[in-house]
Amino acid sequence: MERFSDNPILHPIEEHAWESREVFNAAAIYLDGKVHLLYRAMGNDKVSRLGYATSLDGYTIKERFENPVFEPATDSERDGCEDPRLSDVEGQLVMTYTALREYNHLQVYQIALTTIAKDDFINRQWNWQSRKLPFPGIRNKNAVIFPQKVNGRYVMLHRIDPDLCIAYSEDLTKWCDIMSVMKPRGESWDNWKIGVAGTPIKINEGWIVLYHGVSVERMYSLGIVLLDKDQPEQVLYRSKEHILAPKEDYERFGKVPNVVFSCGNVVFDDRLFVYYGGADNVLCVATISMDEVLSLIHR
Ligand code: BMA
Repeated sequence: MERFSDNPILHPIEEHAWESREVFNAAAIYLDGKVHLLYRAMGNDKVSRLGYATSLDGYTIKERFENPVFEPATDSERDGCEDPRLSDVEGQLVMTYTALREYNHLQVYQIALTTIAKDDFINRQWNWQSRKLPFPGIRNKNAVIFPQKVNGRYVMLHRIDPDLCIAYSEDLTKWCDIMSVMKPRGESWDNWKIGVAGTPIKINEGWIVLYHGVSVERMYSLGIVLLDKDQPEQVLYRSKEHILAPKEDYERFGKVPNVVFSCGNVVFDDRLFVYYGGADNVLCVATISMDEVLSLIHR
């Protein structure tokens, strides 16, 4: 992948208490001629909230809001709303994120989900609908919803450590048919745990999905897979090598060293734009042409 020469594209802002320490893992969606980013932000209180920024060319930030657009509102997410992922599913936007609650320094996290009407989102009317817990009480994170139903059902990818898993739902509330899709690979960059990165992308051959792989040395890298169009639990291709791994200083040094971690990707002008957190500190972007992606999965 090609890193943007002016990375990072977002830094913390010291004067904003809610985003004074870290701004990283962002959901990304291309709507209305621009890239919309919902990024995870932390201040001195160590609570994750979501900030909002846009870009016209995918690289340069055009606007950035002064205040968070999504914050903890329920008991189960009292200590943070982390790692958002956003999908345009048949006209409504579905956001998944990690709800965090701490008990005596024990981190209890689980997947949470909410929706917002597309027009409200575009008009910056932050009318988030009710917040649901798809798997109440289950230790789980890194969920994303496919941008289209498959065989009449919503589909979610999520991570029950250490596997990348799938689940199906008729109504976004009750989830079933939970199964493992991919496991970590021995002797590789993804040998400890794996989970989805951004929203799956539909192409003729199936679903392109970027995923994060963690090695036992705690290095977070990104790989790519192709999932079957009608049975996305079937993996048709999995990259042997990572497509992005920590290399630059802003990926190697920070709150958590050696991390490239993505929650959002968009395709426009025949390029795949991947937004990723560098060392859990800053937000970056790297791109690859769709032709190259296709030649990778045909190899
Ligand atoms: C994951 C998530 C991410 C984070 C990554 C690396 O488990 O918590 O938010 O970027 O670890 O620390």
